Amino acid sequence: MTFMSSPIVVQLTPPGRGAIAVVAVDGPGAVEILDGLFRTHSGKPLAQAADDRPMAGVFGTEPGEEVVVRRRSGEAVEVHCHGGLAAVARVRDALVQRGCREIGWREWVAERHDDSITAAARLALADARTERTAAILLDQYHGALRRAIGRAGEAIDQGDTAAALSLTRALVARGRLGRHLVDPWRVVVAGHPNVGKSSLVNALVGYARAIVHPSGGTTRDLVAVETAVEGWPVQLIDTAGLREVDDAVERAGVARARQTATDAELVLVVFDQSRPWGEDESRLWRTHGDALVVHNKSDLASAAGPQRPPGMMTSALRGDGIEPLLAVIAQRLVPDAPRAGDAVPFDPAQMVRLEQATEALSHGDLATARATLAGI
Ligand SMILES: Nc1nc2c(ncn2[C@@H]2O[C@H](COP(=O)(O)OP(=O)(O)OP(=O)(O)O)[C@@H](O)[C@H]2O)c(=O)[nH]1
Ligand SMILES: [Mg+2]
Repeated sequence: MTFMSSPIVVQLTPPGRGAIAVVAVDGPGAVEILDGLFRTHSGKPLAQAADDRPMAGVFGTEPGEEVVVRRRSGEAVEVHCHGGLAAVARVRDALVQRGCREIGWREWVAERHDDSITAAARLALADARTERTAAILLDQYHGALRRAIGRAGEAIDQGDTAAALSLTRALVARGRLGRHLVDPWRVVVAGHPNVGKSSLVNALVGYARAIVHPSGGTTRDLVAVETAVEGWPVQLIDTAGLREVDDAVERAGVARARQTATDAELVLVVFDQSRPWGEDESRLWRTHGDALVVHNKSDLASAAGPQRPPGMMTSALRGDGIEPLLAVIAQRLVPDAPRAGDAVPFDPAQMVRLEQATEALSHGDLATARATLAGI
C-alpha cells in the first residue's frame, strides 16, 4: 500500500452497464468524505460502523441514489450502487468534487502490490483467454518467476556465471510461450483457391463461421476467428486463395494474405489431394518452408500424378483428421509445455530485462546482469 495525499476513487466493476457497480474509495479522509455524502437508513454515521458491515442508505442530494456502503478497514470504503452508467458517474463525480483522485483499476491493482511481477500477473490474469494460460499466470502471481529470478541472482552472487546464464536463457526461451498467455498465437490458413481453407477453419473451430462456396475466390480477404487449441489461445486466420487475380479488391486480399502469413507464428498450407500435384503446388509449398502441410478432401479419390510432400490428411467436410491436426498445431506452437509451477516470463518488459541480463552474462559482466535482474 502506498501513502496517498488524497483518497483515490476507482470503479472496480467493468465499465458499461451492469446490475451493480462497485466504486472503491481509499485513503486519508475517505470515511469523512463519505459521511458528508451518504446518509445511512439507520442514521448511524460510517465513522462508527464496524469493518465489513454493509450499510444501506442514500448517496448524494435528494432524491439521491440508493446504495450499500461497506467500510473495509481503516479508510477503505466500497460503495455498491446501481450499475447504470448515470448512477456510477453520479457517485464518482460527487467523490471527485469532494477531493478524491480518480484512477483506473489497472493503476489501483498496481498500487496494491509491492512486487512488480505479482502486479503484472494480476493484470494479465484479467486478460487471460483460457484456463490453461490463466493457470500459468497464476503460478507467476504466486511467485514462480520471482523465485527463478532469485535463483539466477544467487548464482551471480556466487560467481557461477554458467549456472546464471543457463537460468536466464531458460527463462528467455520460456518467454516465447509467455507472450501468448494474453495475446493469441496467429495461425494462418493459406493455399490455392477452392482447396477448402474456409471449410478447414470451420472444422477446426467447430462451427460454421467463414463463408464457403463451391467456386474459387469466395474468401476475398482475411477472416480471423479466435479459438483455443488444447487450451492455447489461437487466432485462426482464413485467407483469400493465393492466386493471380484481376479484381483489385481480391488482389488486395491476396497481398494481405501473403503479408499475414509472413507475420504469423504458424502457417497451414492447404492442398486439395483430389487434384493433381503440379508446378503451382510445388511453388506454393516451397515458398512456405516452415508451414504445416495439409492435404484436404481426403474423402475424395486421390489424384494420380507426382508424389506430394508429406502432410496431414484431412476431410474438412467430414471432420476426418481434424483432431490429429489440432494436436500437431498445439505441438508446433508449444513444443515443450511448462509443468505446473514453472517460471514463465509473460510481460514484454520482463523479457527485455531477461535478454539484457543474458547478454551481460554472456560477456561476463556480472554487475550489469545483477542490476538488470534486480530491475524486474
Ligand atoms: N469433398 C470435399 N469437399 C470439400 C472439403 N473441404 C471443402 N470442400 C468443398 O470445397 C469447396 C471450396 O471450399 P472452401 O472452404 O470455400 O475453399 P477455400 O479454400 O476457402 O476457397 P476460397 O476462399 O475461394 O479460396 C466447397 O464446395 C466445399 O464444400 C473436403 O474435405 N471434402
Ligand atoms: Mg475461403
